[in-house]
Amino acid sequence: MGYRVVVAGATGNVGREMLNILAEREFPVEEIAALASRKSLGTEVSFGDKTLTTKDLDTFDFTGWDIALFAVGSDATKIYAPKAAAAGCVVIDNSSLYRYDPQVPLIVPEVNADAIEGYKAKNIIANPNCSTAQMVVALKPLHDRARIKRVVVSTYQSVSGAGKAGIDELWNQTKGIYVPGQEVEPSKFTKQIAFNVIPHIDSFMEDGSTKEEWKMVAETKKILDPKVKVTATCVRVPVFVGHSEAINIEFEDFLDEEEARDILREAPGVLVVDKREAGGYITPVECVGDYATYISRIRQDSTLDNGLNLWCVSDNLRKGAALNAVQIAEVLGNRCLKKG
Ligand code: 11C
Repeated sequence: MGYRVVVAGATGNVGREMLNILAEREFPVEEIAALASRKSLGTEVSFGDKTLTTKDLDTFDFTGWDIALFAVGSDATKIYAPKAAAAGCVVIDNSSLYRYDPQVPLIVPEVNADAIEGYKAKNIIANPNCSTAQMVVALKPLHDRARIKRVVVSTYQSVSGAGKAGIDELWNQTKGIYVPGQEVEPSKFTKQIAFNVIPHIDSFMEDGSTKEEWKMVAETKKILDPKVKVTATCVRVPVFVGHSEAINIEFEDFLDEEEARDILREAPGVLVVDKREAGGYITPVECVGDYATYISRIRQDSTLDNGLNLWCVSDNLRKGAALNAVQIAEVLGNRCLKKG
């Protein structure tokens, strides 16, 4: 016996990956429904070797469905997630709408799977921002060993984090640079993204940080430990898929780089690629389509008593979004909604 599963936002980058990953990981599906907004209605999407025709999210009756993976953005989530939850279907939401709600668990299974029981308050579980998810996977095993006091992170985030429009803008602008008359003005991004980097993701906050930077702080505290201090600078780079992060960590206790490497090698969800030679590290193009959070460049920070630096790369559409959502569904199925 399996679950009756809904994917809402099935025609988007993340929704398609949710369907791929449910099929790849052989999630026990009894029946699946792919939902889309009215403008994408009838679009066909793949689920393993099957083809699904999308149904209308607006009129869908969630009664009798077990789990709904939502990848529709905060505005649509606000309308449809409570409707699904009230019908008894547990929502796993990829938007930021519920992440900071104390009655909604924010889960990265490698880090805080036990918090999942909290879903019962609203029948909703939140999936974190992509840049947070990969970072906490890397931090958790190190925190367990040496207690993290402070994290300084700089991100190098791919354009797919901004959806299909972000991917299209990088592609067309790059081509346009070489073809006179076909130049593409910035539209999705605030400045030229081709052959450039932009230190601005999401809206500006009063203190001068951006919402993306704030999310990394607030979400790390909720998922990992409220005592961990985080300061972030989030930067958009001309990469299609895969977010990278340079992470500086200050610990309460001393942690030797060799021990950190051994701990990370054993950690769930992590793959260490750290040869101190040309090419002995991971770059975003190499992580596309993978599940792992890759760690490279692990080294002592000699400016701190107890400090380490590392480089962290993951597929933002997978661990940063769809994979994490499916992993949450797996934990939910195994621990809370047992079938058969
Ligand atoms: C980006 N991290 O790269 C964002 C995308 O809060 O789920 C995901 C935004 C979110 O632009």
